[in-house]
Amino acid sequence: MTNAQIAAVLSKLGDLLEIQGANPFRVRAYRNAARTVEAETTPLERFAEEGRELTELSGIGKDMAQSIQELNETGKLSMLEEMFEIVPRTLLDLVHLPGVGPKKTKKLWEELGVTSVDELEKAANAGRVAELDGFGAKSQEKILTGIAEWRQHQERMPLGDADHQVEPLVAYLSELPQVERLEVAGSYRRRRETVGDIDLLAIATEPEPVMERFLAYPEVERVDMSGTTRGSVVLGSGLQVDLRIVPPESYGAALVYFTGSKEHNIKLRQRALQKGLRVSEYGVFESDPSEEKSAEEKADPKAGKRVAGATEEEVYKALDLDWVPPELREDRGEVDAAASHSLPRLIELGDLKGDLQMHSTWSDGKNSVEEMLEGCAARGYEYFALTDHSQSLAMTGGLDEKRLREQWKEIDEVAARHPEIRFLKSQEVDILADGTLDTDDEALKGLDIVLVSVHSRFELPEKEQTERILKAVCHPLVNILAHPTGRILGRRKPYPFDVDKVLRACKDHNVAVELNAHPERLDLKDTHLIRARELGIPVVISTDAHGVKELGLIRYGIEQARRAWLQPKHVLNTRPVDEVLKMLAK
Ligand code: DGT
Ligand code: CA
Ligand code: CA
Ligand code: ZN
Repeated sequence: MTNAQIAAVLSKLGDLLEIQGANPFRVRAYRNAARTVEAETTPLERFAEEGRELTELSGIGKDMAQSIQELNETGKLSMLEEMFEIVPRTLLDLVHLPGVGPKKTKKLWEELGVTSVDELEKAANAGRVAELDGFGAKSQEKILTGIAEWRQHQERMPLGDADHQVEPLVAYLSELPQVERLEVAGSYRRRRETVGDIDLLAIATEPEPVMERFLAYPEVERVDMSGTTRGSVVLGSGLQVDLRIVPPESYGAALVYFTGSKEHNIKLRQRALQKGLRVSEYGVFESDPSEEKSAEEKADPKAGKRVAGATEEEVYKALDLDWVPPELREDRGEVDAAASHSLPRLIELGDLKGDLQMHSTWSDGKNSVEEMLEGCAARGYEYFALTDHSQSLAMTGGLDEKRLREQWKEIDEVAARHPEIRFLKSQEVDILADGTLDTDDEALKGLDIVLVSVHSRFELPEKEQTERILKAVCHPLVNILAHPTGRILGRRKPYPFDVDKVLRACKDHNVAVELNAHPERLDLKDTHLIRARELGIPVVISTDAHGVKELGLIRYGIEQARRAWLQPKHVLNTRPVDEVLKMLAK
């Protein structure tokens, strides 16, 4: 078990003990131990072979060490299992809802008999929570909002996190010689910003060993289903993964079907019917025009003559359609475009000529100015912009005008040594609460590009927040509005403001909008990008890298841009630097 997994179990134990009303010292002991384990950099599994004792760690006594050992050896903790016989497992979901916590969970359980989030929601909707001592109408409201948010985050994993889970699993399965093809379908292949679960599809010379290896994957926590050609598991991270092994003649049809989206599939099926065809996960079939078939025959997904199925191209072609890139399969007009051969040539990674947001050690980045330059040059960029924070973000080491000018000296020196790439001076200038900018105009005039963004006071009422951002967008020196909605996937909702109004102001004032490629942000999101494209606002795709390593995250931006049907012409940083500067000029 990883240290993080062990820490999670210990902290769960702390919660359960508190719900049971155990001695507070005991509760605290588990919480402290969880924190120690989480922070420990050596895997606890390795302690023994390195001749170390778990009890060396602060807050880990003999009993705790024994529990950890049991976890490492068996993957389970008998004490935890015993506690689950008394305290319902699903009560743990309540503990982290806003305004709940272990003590209130205990109360809700004891006095209302609530054992799950669903039951809590029911009780709150019936007004029973507000009647409890220590709750009240306001906290009941807060709990209901909390439940709604919890559901959203509970069910879907950000794409970037899913990649960390899926890439090693695919590599692990692909090692088997019996695996002829293996691809991930579903929302993951469509590169949706979050995924509900993972849909793997394989062709195998023999399915059994492939399924066996799948179920034996070390990260598997629970097996929900295991047949010869279909298996379903849940990983330790909570991510559900389905594997389907299909015959080669249906692979393309299965890939289309399981890539979805469901709405796209429905469109395909309707089109097939108009052409006297039937499309299913097994292939495209000619339907028998004679209506004298039994209900059983009609239901058979493989009835009729197969006309396509082995490849996706073949399936689309049978429906007189061009092949549709997975990112477009959302029923947003792609089927009609594929029928009229007018699908766009979507932007690709290789189209980008530069990255226009990143940080260095001058503020909160991990690498020096020169290292960032070298990182960009290594990616083959023609230009890049360095955008360290401004002064009001003191915790990031934001630069005031004086330090900004000092930075320019270093930039000029570094740039002189590196003629291979154009170094653009920029800053991520904070939009203050009143809509004014954190850096004075004199200094802004010394920059090649002025990037502005919001980092504080997310809670302003919608009208004020909108006014604030509009004011910044209307500033005559501003060029790019960065991470416009401020969301952090799974953690922070966009701040409330009138997105459309701001987009229209960007159009009027010649301000480009950023697609922040960082997989935690993906801001603007696909639907907003579609709106920006419709309005004719140039989009900038940038990483917001806080180190050279993060420059590669740009691919997430490309993927989301493709979902918004963006072509190279819609994206400013596909253009040569002179054109970029000319287009941004006021
Ligand atoms: P997710 O997992 O919620 O992020 O989204 P998807 O799109 O991966 O959905 P999932 O995993 O439920 O199913 C994978 C694909 O299978 C889905 O995109 C389309 C196909 N599919 C699933 N259920 C249906 C259905 O009822 N009708 C049709 N036409 N296709 C379906
Ligand atoms: Ca899925
Ligand atoms: Ca699925
Ligand atoms: Zn920022």
